[in-house]
Amino acid sequence: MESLDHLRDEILRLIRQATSLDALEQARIAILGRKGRVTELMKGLGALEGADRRERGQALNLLKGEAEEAIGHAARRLEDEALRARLAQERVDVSLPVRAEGDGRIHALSQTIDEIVAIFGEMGFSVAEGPDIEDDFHNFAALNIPPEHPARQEQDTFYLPEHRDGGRKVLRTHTSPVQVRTMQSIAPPIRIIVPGRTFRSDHDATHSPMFHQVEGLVIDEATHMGHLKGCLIEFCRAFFDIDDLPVRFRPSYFPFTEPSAEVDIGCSRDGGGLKIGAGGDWLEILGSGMVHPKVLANCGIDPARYQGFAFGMGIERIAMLKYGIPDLRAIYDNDLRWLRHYGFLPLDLPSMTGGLGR
Ligand code: 2NL
Repeated sequence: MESLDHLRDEILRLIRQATSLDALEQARIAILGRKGRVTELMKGLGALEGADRRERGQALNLLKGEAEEAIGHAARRLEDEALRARLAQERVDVSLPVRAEGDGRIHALSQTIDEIVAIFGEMGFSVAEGPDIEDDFHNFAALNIPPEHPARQEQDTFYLPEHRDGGRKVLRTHTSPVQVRTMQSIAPPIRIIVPGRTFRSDHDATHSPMFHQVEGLVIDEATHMGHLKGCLIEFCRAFFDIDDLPVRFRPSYFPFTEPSAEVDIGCSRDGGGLKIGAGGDWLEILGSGMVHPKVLANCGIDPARYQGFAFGMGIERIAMLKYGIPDLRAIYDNDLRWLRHYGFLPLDLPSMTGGLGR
C-alpha cells in the first residue's frame, strides 16, 4: 500500500505556509474537512479487509492526530502574532497634549453667581442655602406677607398638593425663607447672601417659571440705612466694574422692609442701545430696605436690640445686562453654540478682579 510519508510532508507544509488565521482555516478544511485529503483516504478504508484495513486505519488516525496538533500549534502562533501587531499599532502616546475642543464653559448664570459671591465675600458675607420646597410660614407669613397678598394667589405661586394636615407647601417664590431659617437658627451678628432657584407661575418672553435670585441679610445691634447704602453702592460698582457708576436710592414698598428702597444705576438709552455707566437715564437693579421689626420678631430676633437691612435681585436680569444677553429663554436651552458664546473658561477670573485686589 502507498506510504503516507509524502502526504504527511505535504500536510505539514500546508499548515506551515498559512500566514493568517483565515489561511490556516482554509488549510484545515483542505486536510480534515468533509472533502479533505485525510477524510477522503478514510472513506477508502471500507474497500480494505482484515489486517490491511486495521493497519491503514491506525496510520490514518495517527496522521489525523498529527495534523490536528500542528494546526493547534500554528493557530496559537498566529494568534500571538496578531495580538502583538495590534498592541504595537494601538500603543497610546501619553505624552501627546490634551485636545482642546472638548473644553466646557462656565454657564453665564454660574459665572454671575460666582462674581456676586466674590464681591460680597470680600465684604464679609457668607453664602447660605435652603430647600426649594417651603411651608407657608417661611415663604410668606414670617415675612409679613398678609394672607390676601397677590403673591400668595394660585396664579402666582406653585402650590404642592394639600397635605393630610391641611397645609400646602410651595415652591419658594424668593430666597427669603433661607434668611428666615438663618435668623431662627443663629444669633446676630448675621451677614449672609442667599443665591438660589426660585419659582413663580409666570411664563413669557421676559419671565421664566424657574429663575434665580440672590438676597442678602445683615443684622447687628447698630446696623443702619448708611450701611445698606454703602454696601449696595459698593456692590453695583464692583459688579459692573465702573468706579464712578451713578447709583440712586428710590423710595419703595415691600411688606418685609421699612423703609424700603429700590436701587437704580445710571445708564443711557441713545439710539435704541443700552449703555450702563453714564447718561441721563436710570435702570432698576435691585430692591432693598431695613428689615421690618415684625419680621425680626417673627424669626425670634428682638427688634428692640437688633436691626438690619436686606436686599434682593434677579440674577438672570443682571447677567443679561452685564453680558449683553438678549433672550431670557435661551439661558435655559443649553444650546451648545449659545453656551460657547456666552460661557466662560474656568480660568477666566471675574471682570471686577481689579476691585478685589486679585
Ligand atoms: C427684589 C426685592 C428684596 C428683601 C428682598 C428680605 C428678606 C428678609 C427680610 C427682609 Cl428675610 N427682606 N428680602 C428685602 C427687600 C427687597 O427683594 O426686587 N427682589 C428681586
